[in-house]
Amino acid sequence: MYIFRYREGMNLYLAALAEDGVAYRLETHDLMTLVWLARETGETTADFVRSRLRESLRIDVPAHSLDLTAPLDAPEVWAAGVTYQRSREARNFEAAEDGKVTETFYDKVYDAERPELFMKSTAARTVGPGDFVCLRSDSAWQVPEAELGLVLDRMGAIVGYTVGNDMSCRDIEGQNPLYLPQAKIWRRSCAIGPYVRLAETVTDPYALGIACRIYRGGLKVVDEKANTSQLKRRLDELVHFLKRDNEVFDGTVLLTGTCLVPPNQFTLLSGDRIEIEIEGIGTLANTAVYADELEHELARN
Ligand code: DO4
Ligand code: MG
Repeated sequence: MYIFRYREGMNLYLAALAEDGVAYRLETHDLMTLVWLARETGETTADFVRSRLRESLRIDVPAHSLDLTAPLDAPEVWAAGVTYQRSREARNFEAAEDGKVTETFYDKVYDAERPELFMKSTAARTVGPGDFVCLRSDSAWQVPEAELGLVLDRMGAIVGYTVGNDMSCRDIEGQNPLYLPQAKIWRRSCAIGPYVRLAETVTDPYALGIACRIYRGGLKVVDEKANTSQLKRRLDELVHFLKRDNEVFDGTVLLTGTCLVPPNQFTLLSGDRIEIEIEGIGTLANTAVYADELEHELARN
């Protein structure tokens, strides 16, 4: 069972994509309200939605053909880093001085008890499917990071899973790790969606194929695949550290780190189309534009 949002005219609707592939418009307008309403009845969110589908408006077109938006306004998006061997290798490569890859703090954090967690985005900087993601004008080495996203409630319980893109500047982070916030956070540097698959309907989040494809002028220039089975940490371990002495807000998204990095010579360019697919969770597609061209591009579309 998937929950998503779509725009129709001036309205934004919450909807469910049921097991039979049919989408239904829901009475409730946001995911976290739905989750708490379900809890009041003692049902799981999926059962709560299922038992009300007959009274819900059936949407007679496929969900993917609707004007889909981010599935929720996540008040904060956090991200975990160096949770896969592939990410560890890529970070070591970008931090290498004079091409010499040595042991770094990335190796240490990969094995440490405490994971790397960082603030990735706020609601205003996070976009949904089909929206533009932005490139920084002061970076010459930018990549998308395909990540499984956990949607959390205010107690830190995993309510569902979504697809996330942790846009990153490899040159800025490689220059100095203290530049991490600038390598990670800027206008539209994070995308999530299009669906939240309710946690109770996912059998094994450690067995999901992840793919990242990038198209330039219609040609596929990146095609990478991996699997969440390669994750070094447990999901509840990441959530545990996020919650420690912290306030977690309803609808917070925690990205769980990337297992896919494009080849080292690759950088994103304006106009590139990024597709991130997580098996059983969804496909998130966005086009990249330079932040200083955004207004122009928005006016053209
Ligand atoms: O250490 C910097 C960021 C790592 C990251 O974003 C990832 O591993 O996904
Ligand atoms: Mg990342």
